[in-house]
Amino acid sequence: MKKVITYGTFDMLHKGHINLLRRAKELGDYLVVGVTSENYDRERGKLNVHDTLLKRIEAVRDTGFVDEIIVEEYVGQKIDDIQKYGIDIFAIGSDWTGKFDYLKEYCEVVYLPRTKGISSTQLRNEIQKMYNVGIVGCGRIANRFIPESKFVSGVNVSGVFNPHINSAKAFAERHALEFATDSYDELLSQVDAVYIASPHLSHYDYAKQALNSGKHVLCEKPMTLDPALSKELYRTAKDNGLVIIEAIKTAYCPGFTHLVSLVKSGVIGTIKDVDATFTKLVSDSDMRELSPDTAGGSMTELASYVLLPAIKIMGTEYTSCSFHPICDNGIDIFTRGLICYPYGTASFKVGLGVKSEGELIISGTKGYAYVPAPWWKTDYFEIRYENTSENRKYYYRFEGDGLRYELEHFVFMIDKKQTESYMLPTDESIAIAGIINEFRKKID
Ligand code: C2G
Repeated sequence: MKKVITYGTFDMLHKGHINLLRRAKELGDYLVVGVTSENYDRERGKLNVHDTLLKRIEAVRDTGFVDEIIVEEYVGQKIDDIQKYGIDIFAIGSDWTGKFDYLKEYCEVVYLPRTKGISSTQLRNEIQKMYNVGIVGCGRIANRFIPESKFVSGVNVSGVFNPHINSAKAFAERHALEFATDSYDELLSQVDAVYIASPHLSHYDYAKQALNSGKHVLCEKPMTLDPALSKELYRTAKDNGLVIIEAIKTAYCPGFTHLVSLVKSGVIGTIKDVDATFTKLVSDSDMRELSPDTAGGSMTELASYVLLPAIKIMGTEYTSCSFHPICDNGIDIFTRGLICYPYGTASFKVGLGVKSEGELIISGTKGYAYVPAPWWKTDYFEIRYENTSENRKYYYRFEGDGLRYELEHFVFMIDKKQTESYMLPTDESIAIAGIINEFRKKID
């Protein structure tokens, strides 16, 4: 019996896929199809798959050409499958010509003609609603956001608002946006959603006005510096069926989300401590980050990152917080903090004027997770034990600047009409604002 194998995402199954599966089946007597898992597709940079794995499997099965379906979960699996299932022929569309020649060591490799004029991308674009997004602010993060947005389907960054019209115009020109304005009302009248990337203290007003105008909001961190204000924004959004999420990029990236689920599932026992450090030296004293007038300082600038694993893993119900800041010119250039819980602790260091090792360590009763710097762009971590032979290493993709992940989640929530994020729930975002607020009250 001649066994054939082929692989694919098979998203929104179409004529091209059906032709491919028919031709693959005709090559032998038994056809095995590997359908990519959601994680694997994310890892290989396919962020916009429309159908769930189950739906894709059912669609492949319903073609009637397939004898066995397996799930493709990791790079290198093809070699394992070919040997495991005793495969004679590996078949794939001609868009991959040459790419799988390395499999010739294990079986025959056949590139089948690709059906012209049809693709999942085209079908996704046809059904994907396009959201016009307006940017508020023209700073460094706003500049990084635009190239990232190109990787997310359903998003068109159409315009920019800045109270200084010349900055807005220069930004729009640099990024070939449709319009620039110094009127926030005008921006809101032309878009479906805003990305707020203005200085911290302006976030709340811009977000509130956007929500009151029926627009979704992706707001840079810290969304606000006061938990009551964050709570109010989330409430307003929910009452109006709108999405607002805080853009702490780490919360939405695949490596970090897997790390959190893994440690919470008990692989390092009961978690007793989370320790995170993030320092970023800023030397130009004119920078917003170093000015007390714009709520600068290490905590307001960087605490959203280090508090994220603390709150996600240890929870929002802490009993007390203490802070040990080193201040200079009215801001904390470094702060060490301790958050106490009934059964554990979380500690952190943040610094704009002091440099340290940016690592994250999650300690449990059976072992610990170690994430080296820069842990906030999680692409690698280790689970370590007393018996080092049990240690395991995990690798992930972290594409570009990583802003595409939060944007992808934002669009997903708008599409699915979800007002509560499962990746950064409102109570976690509010708790982070609460700790930053406690710090600000204490050092005042
Ligand atoms: N295909 C085709 N004609 C089209 C579109 C796709 O013949 N018009 C083929 C592709 O060449 C591939 C299969 O259909 O052989 C599945 O395509 P996708 O769902 O796009 O999956 P892909 O990303 O190509 O997965 O491990 C995964 C594989 O390496 C490839």
